[in-house]
Amino acid sequence: MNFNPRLLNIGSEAAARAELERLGCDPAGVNIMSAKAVFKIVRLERVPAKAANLLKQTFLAKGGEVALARGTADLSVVESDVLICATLKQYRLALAQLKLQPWGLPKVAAAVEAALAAEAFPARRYEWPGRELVIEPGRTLVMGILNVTPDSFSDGGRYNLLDAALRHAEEMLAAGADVIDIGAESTRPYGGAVQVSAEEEMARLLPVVERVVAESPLPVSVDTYKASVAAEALRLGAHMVNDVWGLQRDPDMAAVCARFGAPVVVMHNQEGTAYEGDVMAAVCAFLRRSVAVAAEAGVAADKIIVDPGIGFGKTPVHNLKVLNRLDELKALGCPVLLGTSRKRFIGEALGGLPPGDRVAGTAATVACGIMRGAHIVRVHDVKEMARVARMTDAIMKEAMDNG
Ligand code: HH2
Repeated sequence: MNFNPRLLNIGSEAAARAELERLGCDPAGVNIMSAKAVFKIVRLERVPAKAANLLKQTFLAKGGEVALARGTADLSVVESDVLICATLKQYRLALAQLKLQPWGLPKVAAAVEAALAAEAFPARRYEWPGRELVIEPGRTLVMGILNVTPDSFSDGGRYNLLDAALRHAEEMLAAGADVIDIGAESTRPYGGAVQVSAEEEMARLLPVVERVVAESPLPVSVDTYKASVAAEALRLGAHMVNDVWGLQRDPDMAAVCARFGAPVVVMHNQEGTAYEGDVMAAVCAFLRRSVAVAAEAGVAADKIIVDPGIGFGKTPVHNLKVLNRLDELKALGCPVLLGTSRKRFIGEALGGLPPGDRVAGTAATVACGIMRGAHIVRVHDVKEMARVARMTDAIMKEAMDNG
């Protein structure tokens, strides 16, 4: 008799309930134990030392743990990052108590509570006359890339003619795309892109946007960080904005998105690849700023989609790390878009393959990204990646249906 031991991965209370029920637990027991079977670690930054000490005491009293920087206990540091390690049950008990305490603890409790609540699936339904985009559990959306740049790194400028662009949009629809992303300035994540003026970008982009909006049934997103370009494209009927500078490059961009009520993808980006600390902490902090900029300008919270910006201001190792830890973005409570398609880090991981040979590598990143919480994948190879998405969805859905 070896008891057949296994380590289970239980990430939610619903999954815990299912496992307890399979075990034949009494229904009352299921209610009591489900919150004890889910363990979560929450990381907070720069908590004032006094509050951090009380946080530790409170969680310890409930059987949890809080790790702090050395020096917090004797107040020789002013503040500390903290790592809370507890079951959902312990969170509930400790948070209820923290809300009644001094030294800013109710604020700390609210931040932790918001991060835990944000793990819920961010369902969204964007509707326009004749088209819609629905983000729902079990179905990852595919954003097909339509580049109208002469210097685009992977399409090589093949689709910069109006008719060719339209044909490409039709092919992507037939191949399973849910939304078309049209860009006219190569952002070329690894440098070397030719910057174009707003006028030049509009001259390339707008005729294609107008034609695709008129003839394709899919929603159209415009890949631009310039407010004037976005405004003109939206006026011509584009449905969404994809800003690779997360509303933080052009100060008018958020107001344009708000004025048109357009959903907007805010992507993390920075000049250079140097980070003071953890790359994922920086990505999350940047995206929180983007969400705040959007809110201040009047963009509805449910119109924001976040994107970690694979390949932008990141080394190949950063890209792998971000992909591995994509689920940390859940704490923002927004749908997540992932753009790995044919990027250089894939070519490098596979021994130096050129963009056209990165399809299988892209497939691995898409499957992994979906399993780590991506809701939309931005890809060149729509037919192949739609299949990868459907297959990964099927695997994920089985887990959802059966706990
Ligand atoms: N990547 C590129 C361009 N736009 N937008 C979002 N939201 N996320 C991305 O990862 C992203 C993006 C770069 O890829 P590509 O469009 O293929 O190249 P380019 O437009 O530079 O030719």
